[in-house]
Amino acid sequence: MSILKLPRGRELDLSQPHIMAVLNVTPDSFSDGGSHTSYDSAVNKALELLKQGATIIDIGGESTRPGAPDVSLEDELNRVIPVIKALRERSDCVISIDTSKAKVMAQAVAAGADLINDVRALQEPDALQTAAGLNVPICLMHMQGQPRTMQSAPKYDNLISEINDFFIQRIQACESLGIDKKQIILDPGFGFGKTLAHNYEILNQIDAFKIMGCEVLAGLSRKSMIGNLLSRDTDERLAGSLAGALIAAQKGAKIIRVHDVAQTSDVLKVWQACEKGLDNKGNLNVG
Ligand code: 7PJ
Repeated sequence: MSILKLPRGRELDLSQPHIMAVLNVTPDSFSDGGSHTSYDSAVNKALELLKQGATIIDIGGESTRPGAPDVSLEDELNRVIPVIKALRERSDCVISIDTSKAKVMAQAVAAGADLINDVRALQEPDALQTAAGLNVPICLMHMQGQPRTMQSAPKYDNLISEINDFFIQRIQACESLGIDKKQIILDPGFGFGKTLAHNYEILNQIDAFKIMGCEVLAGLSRKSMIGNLLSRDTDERLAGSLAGALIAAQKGAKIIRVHDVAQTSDVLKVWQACEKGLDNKGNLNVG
């Protein structure tokens, strides 16, 4: 049984799947179009996503889509810190900070964030040392290359074991600074230096990344692995994203990172009803 320890004595029980809702506060986020860059609307959107069934709000101020420009520290802080503070005042939900910058991690946790989600797996300057001092769960994501160039020619001799070798190396780096591996979540990083075929091989074998006692996060919502397979623009990828979310959850991913929370919640509830059974009042059996 895997339970993440959060600040202020709170916990996140990963024996069942959780929805992590994407809350981009970038002006250039590809599927949100910068529609809630003002703090108020970002917080209202977060509260709505929680009502729809998310347990984690993942707040990001850097766009990591292929080809996206780098964001300055100042811009990233100005985007995310006020939103974290304002959301924390209004909710005790799990707040995740999607960043690779040590200073953003530190200020985000001070402002009320509970979890670090780093697509660069704590490899930026000072990130590992800073994260080790913050005592929050950390999601380590695999990426081949850098966001600007990662999709140019992804190549692996052995996809699954190369990703796991990377995880083992990063977990060891974390442990060497005193981070408990029970606080680490692993994410194979759909679309981050992977071809279409790589992405589907990863999805099919996502349980293979449950190593060293760590649980797995899957983020494939609206990504090109859906769009390119189906020839769908970003606003037409809902059905494909839901199929991917369900497959990932059924194969053992415990955190599903999505944009379409209400629909993903419905899908997971149908699966859980089937899997766990219902009592005679229609409530999910516990355990
Ligand atoms: C991911 C992420 C992902 C984790 C993004 C997008 C691109 N963090 N941040 N995993 N993707 N942990 O949302 O499509 O897959 S940004």
